[in-house]
Amino acid sequence: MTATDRVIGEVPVAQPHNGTLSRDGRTGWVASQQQGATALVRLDLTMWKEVARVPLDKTPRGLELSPDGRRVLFTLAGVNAIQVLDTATNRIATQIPVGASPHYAPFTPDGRWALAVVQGPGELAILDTASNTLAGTVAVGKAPHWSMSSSDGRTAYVTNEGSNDVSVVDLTSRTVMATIAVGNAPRKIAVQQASGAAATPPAQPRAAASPTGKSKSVTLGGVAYADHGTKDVRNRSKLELEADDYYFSPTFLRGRPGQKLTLRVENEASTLHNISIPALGIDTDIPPKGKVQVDVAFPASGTLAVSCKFHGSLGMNGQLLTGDAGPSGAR
Ligand SMILES: [Cu+2]
Repeated sequence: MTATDRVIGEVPVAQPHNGTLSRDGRTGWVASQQQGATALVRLDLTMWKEVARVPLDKTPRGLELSPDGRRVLFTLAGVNAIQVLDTATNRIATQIPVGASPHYAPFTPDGRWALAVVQGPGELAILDTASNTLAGTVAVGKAPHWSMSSSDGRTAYVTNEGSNDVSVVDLTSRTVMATIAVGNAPRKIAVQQASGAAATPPAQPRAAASPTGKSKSVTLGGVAYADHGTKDVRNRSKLELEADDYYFSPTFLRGRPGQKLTLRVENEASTLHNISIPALGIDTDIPPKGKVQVDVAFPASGTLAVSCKFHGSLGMNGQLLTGDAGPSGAR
């Protein structure tokens, strides 16, 4: 029990591999890899006993119960398809072909999609759970091992065991927004779910080590800034601003009340970035290795928030400061 950090029950399962729980915590499914008796095992966690067993002729790998509890998506070693088990009948209803060696296919929180990591080609396969079809693929790193959706279902985090990084995938555009280097051979990843009704911004992956790199990270009003310095621009009409993984440099710009400034923003990275200043109606994408120009105006007083809308949660934020205003927590 996570409230008390105590073991409150046990059920024997031979060679248990991965498991999955129903949202109400009453039902568990475990992949049993015992040689000669490979199976998915259904557990009743109110009575602490095995209540069903689905024998398999191959070894089960990652599995996940759908949010509505009606099916389990799982993989079998040596089978290039995602297995769809109907929990009403405890039988495999269908399978969804994907590339070689799929490992795990968790659902988005709304159950609409499943996010299968496919180790052979290094892909995230997006499955349409309404039609049990492959809806699209996104190339990620080498030998992807695990994936997890943000709580709003818009972003997937994929651990790439073979390339030592985490791919951050935008599920709307089905593109990789960022690749975050981590330690050796990352395997599982958990996403801390955002709490409260307004579940934004998306939760961040715990496996992501120091996403802001070498810069100093400062947090103001709950927002992280990869701080690459403050620049006084009061005597300028133009400024070159650098966008990179994952910061703006300089980060804070100090201007005069109402001052107009043209920002030439250069993206040094091979990642799509963006500059957004909501108060000025600015929301401009900056292509990889590309340049954009945006005209800004400093406020009469105080500060204005600047961010990359894709990577604000990784610290890619800045501010326009008027006069003597210091960087502020107010956004
Ligand atoms: Cu960005």
